[in-house]
Amino acid sequence: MSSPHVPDPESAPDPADQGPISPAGEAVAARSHGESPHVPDTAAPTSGRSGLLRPAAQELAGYRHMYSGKVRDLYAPLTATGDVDPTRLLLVATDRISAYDHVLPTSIPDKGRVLTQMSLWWFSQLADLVPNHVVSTDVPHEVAGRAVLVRRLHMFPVECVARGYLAGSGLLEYRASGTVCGVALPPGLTDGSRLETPIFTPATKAELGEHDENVTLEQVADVVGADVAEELRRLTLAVYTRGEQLARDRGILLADTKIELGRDDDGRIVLGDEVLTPDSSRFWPAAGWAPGGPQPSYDKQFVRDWLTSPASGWDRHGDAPPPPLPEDVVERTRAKYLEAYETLTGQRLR
Ligand code: PZK
Repeated sequence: MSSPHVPDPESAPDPADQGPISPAGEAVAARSHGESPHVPDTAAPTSGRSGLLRPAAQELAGYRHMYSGKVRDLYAPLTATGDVDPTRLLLVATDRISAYDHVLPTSIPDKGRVLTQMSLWWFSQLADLVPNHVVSTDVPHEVAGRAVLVRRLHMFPVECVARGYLAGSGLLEYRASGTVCGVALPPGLTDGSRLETPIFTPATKAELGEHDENVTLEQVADVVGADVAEELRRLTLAVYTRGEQLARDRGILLADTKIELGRDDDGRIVLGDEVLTPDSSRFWPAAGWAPGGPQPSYDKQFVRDWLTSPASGWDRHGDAPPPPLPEDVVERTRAKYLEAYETLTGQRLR
């Protein structure tokens, strides 16, 4: 997988994988969650960073398309009078998959449903720790099972990350300074090491297309105030700790996770976005955990292995877009997503 000096380039929370892009697929400033999305859906399709035309997001009657991330789309519902309902958003998970900072030209069937249903399951598991933004799963038939109607929140301009294992940007910062986001760690840790205690490692959105930038708790406090910063830390660690324990009991290591928190109109801090999915967290098979090098990804390893093998003919450091995935790689990857869902929840995907 990754070369040793580059952070694992597509496992969240490090990559700029979820940042909004324009309706046409062109990168657009993420506006760092400080306000609600408002970019109009007017641009024509253009080349994305891969150089491929990315199709405009699906039209949904009764909704206005607002953003597309690499693998998700964001809509606003319209009221009976045709205006945007300012209180709601529709989050749609597509079957798109990214690897090595590219959206692949091949989708993984059921990935959007798996991630949506997994996130919903986690929201209910976490409901005693933090309220969430979910309103309804009654969504247009085109996106059934892979979309959620949510309350629009005032998002904090901070990526709330918790880490229980060292990888990605956390590993890089540790190697350079012995700290991660200003938190001192003991000497002797290596790629994949388990941390004695999980740590809060917040990040802020860098420029568009760039990866998030690790910051200290103090820097978060400068933006949101010390009390709120401490509350974001507490909630992030509570979510991670609950998720990590449950997943570990089921043979899945949750190395880290990124959550997004916002405030509702009553001033309550609410958990938004998707939660504890393989796109927002590093999932590792517990059985394969071996600190000292990059850990295999639970969900994307077949994709990475094929893309970096001679069979793909692709250079991940070059300018060319990635090639289509072979059918067996698609099917084995689909099976991993389904397996993750079923292993964690104990339920079949319906
Ligand atoms: C919000 N995103 C990320 C998600 C994308 C981008 N409840 C909320 N209230 C206000 N804003 C957001 C949310 C949520 N969740 C989430 N950006 C803004 C995102 C899906 C697709 F393109």
